[in-house]
Amino acid sequence: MAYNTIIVEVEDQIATVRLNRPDALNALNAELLSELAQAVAELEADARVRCTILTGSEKSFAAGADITEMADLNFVDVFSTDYLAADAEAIMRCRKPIIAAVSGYALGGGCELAMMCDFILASETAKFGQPEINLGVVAGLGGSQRLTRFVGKSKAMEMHLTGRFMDAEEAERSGLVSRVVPVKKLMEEAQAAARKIAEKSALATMVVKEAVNRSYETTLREGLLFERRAFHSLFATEDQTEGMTAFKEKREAQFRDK
Ligand code: CO8
Repeated sequence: MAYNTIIVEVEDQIATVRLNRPDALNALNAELLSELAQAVAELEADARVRCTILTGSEKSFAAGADITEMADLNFVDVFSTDYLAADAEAIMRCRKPIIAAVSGYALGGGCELAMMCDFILASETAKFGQPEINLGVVAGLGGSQRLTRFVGKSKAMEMHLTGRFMDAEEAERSGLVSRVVPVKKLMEEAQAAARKIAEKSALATMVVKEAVNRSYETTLREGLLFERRAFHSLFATEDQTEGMTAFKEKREAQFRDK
């Protein structure tokens, strides 16, 4: 399917979704979020796809929600349409893994979009920030909640209150990103990680997502119980038998998602 604001490619079980509004540093407008939601739903249903990489350009992953579009909206406009949020939630509903490959600016809604993905791989040029305060507003796609959980209150509060950007090195040190790689190697590294994920049992990867995400939403006791039951439940799959048999036979497992 052709889109105006994103480019979607599928190759060897890996989908790449590239945000593509270069004139606006990939600012997120309603059309882009709607197309992204549609693409994610299609990739979720596409049996060829086992992992998705969400990326932008070298200069900008996404410089936030589109300020030009937002400037003329009023409360009723944003409230009645659940502006951007309803579509952004498609990322969170996706059960297949999504890696954010971030180079350049990931600001405001761009930082929030990256944080909705399962993990963030950053290039050395990545800059993260929640500068909504400079516009007289606050984060609206999870920045006040996710950034705080990822990097802690002090750093999150400073970033939200002052609007300062965090560079890639600080983002890695703070736990916001999984790794920092050279800018020219970002997609190669993201693809290598995606290929590794694609080799696994898709049943197990879905359960990993459920279990890790649960840790942000529940108590330790409930989370531990959820994890244990999730572990137990995978013993109902052929992939568990195959994975453990392959280990004993000293060969690569051939998972069949069954
Ligand atoms: N929206 C619209 N256009 C943008 C945006 C944006 N967020 N960011 C950049 N652009 C445009 C610029 O207007 C410019 O366009 P033009 O060439 O037509 O003038 C073009 O992109 C290039 O930008 P700059 O010339 O400014 O490039 P610089 O390299 O000088 O600066 C910056 C790059 C620092 C990224 C700068 O562009 C900037 O500060 N951008 C705004 C960043 C920002 O404030 N982001 C937060 C937006 S608010 C938000 O994300 C809220 C999300 C919550 C939504 C809630 C829904 C429920």
